[in-house]
Amino acid sequence: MESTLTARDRVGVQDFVLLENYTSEAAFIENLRRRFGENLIYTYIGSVLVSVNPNKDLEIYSKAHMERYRGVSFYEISPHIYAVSDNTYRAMRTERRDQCILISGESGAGKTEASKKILQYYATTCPVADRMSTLRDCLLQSNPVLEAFGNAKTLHNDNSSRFGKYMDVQFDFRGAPIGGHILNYLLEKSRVVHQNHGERNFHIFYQLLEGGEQDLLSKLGLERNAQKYQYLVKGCCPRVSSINDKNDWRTVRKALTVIGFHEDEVEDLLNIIASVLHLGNTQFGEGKNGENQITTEPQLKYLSKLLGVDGAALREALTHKKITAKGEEMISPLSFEQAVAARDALAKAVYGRAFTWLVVKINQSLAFKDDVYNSSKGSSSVIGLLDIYGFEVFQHNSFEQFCINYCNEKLQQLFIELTLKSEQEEYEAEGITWEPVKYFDNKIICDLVEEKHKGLISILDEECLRPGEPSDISFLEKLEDTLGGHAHFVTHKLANAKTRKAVSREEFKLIHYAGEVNYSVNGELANQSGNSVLSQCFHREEVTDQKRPETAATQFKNSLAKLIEILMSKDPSYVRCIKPNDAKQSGRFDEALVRHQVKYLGLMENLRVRRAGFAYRRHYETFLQRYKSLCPGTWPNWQGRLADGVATLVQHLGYKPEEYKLGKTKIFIRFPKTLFSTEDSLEARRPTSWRGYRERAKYL
Ligand code: AD9
Ligand code: MG
Repeated sequence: MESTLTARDRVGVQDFVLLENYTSEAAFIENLRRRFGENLIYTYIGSVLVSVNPNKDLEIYSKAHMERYRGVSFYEISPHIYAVSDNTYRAMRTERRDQCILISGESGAGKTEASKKILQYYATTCPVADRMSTLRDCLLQSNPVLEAFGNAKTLHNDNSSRFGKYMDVQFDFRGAPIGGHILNYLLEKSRVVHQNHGERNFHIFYQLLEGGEQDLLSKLGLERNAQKYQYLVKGCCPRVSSINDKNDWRTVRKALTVIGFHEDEVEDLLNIIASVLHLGNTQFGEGKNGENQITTEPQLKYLSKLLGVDGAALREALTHKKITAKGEEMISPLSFEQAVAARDALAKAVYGRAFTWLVVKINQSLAFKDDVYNSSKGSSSVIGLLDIYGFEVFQHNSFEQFCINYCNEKLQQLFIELTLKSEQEEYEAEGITWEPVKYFDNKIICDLVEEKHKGLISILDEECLRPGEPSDISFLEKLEDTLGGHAHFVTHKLANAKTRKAVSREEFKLIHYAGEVNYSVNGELANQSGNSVLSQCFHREEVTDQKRPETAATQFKNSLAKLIEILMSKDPSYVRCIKPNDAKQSGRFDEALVRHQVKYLGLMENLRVRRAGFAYRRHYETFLQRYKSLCPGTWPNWQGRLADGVATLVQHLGYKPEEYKLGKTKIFIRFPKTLFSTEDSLEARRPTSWRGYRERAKYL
């Protein structure tokens, strides 16, 4: 039977627009499944790349592969992340417009891997500007460093990004990279002090303990055994089979040097990492007079040495709080629980600041240096890469999951707006009429979160800043008052008898575009407001830079709004990542799981929009170049207007009027089979040694 199967039957189509039954979700998934079975993890929807995580190394990322994609059009070669990288690069160069590549998908779907492959492609294939060879290394080496400090093993992904990252790569007029800049978004700091079962703290802690030289560990007062540290044992998972902490340590140490960190800077950084571990082991107990005091003196000593702060001040800060009443400052002791909370808050803040500092340093080394490179800034263009934490649902979801999922909601909205908009604009520009497609617009959920005065974040702000005794429960009640009745918001009280069990009394449920998530309100207000220990340890103006401090949620909302603005100012390309199973296994394609992602990513709508009028479109020149040999009138060269040449060609090929339309610069072909038959005619004439033959077999 095998021999009668065409290549198309076996490996599916490389662009979903070529599916005969393009409205069928089953056909869509079957196409993905077949290709996945053949290790063909990439498929297009027009120019959008769909990528299915193989969870194993494929031999498709070599330098030779990169070369194959240079300067080649999408449809000439099998789909690849390199094709997207190359097309984006060429668009930047030929159109002189800033570009961005938006990579989305849920946790563990392959976003970070995709972004690294894109960066490697540029680092390998782009020309190198004079005196800029170190930039390439800095760009590449920023990844292991940021991953060590910002990634961790979660239940969804052994190398899960716990911060959002947007990276600009700046190119000069010759297309050589000359600079870079990273914007980081909300690090999941709660992980520093607590991990869910089966999860770990940030990689760097384990790397340091496993790989750090004995001298170094002694200096930091650390033991090699991760089990000794309270902040590392919460998830009961110090080792992960897919991770080699010792090797990773070496990589990170080298990378820090390449990026240009001085030895004393590395020392400072490691002092902070070690002090977080000592903070975690700092215990409190009752003193002689019943007061709460620190019972672990060695930790205190190390902390004071490593952080360079006075021991007595630190002791005071960890066991007392300063309150200002009637203009007078008063010191009052903290209860045991308050002291533990203050200690954890300090650990999170210290780690968070170290991370921010790290990004600042990396940015300094990536910065475009005018004096070194003699080129005018005006002639450079930028490609932005967005790799942000994916949508995720845990058993317990807190404020950080709320931010992560809200961020994904915003990006989905951007995708919907831009893909639909650009499609519509293309038809308009070409003078072609088309039928609009219905789709689910998740703006309603974004509004629910961010609308002024009545959105969730506004309500959180109000509760935090209101005088009196705001509590988690009063916050929940306020949410119920304002948002009750909204189709995407549910609480225990608002739920009906059937669904009530699914939401506890201390949670609210949001029905996101990608699924339902229960968020706990426990401790939410405490997390949002300024912390007394922090303001004692840091300068007050650093903690609250305005009279009316912004809550963490508002800060995040504002930074997201800025990000969207940046993305909107560039021409976007999309990579939509899909996770084939929840077990991080290779070769397993869980249809139900994939179907769910195809649904919420809006891929069927994306395809329908792409097909609403015409499945395929080509610039006249490209079309003529490829098929001119099929028509004596256009062979070997057409001399007249390109549009007339294409008209002559398609008449000769017998295209019926309903099968195609001629726009201003492009031919639009309605059905895939029209293009197939033309490709088949071409195939019949080509010698089998033709360079693209094997690629094309996959394509058809
Ligand atoms: V999260 O939202 O940061 O938790 P990502 O970034 O979407 O998530 P990531 O890129 O980290 O997921 O991929 C998860 C794992 O899948 C990687 O560590 C690899 O082991 C595996 N993976 C992903 N893409 C590829 C690939 N193209 N080839 C081989 C891959 N393995
Ligand atoms: Mg990631």
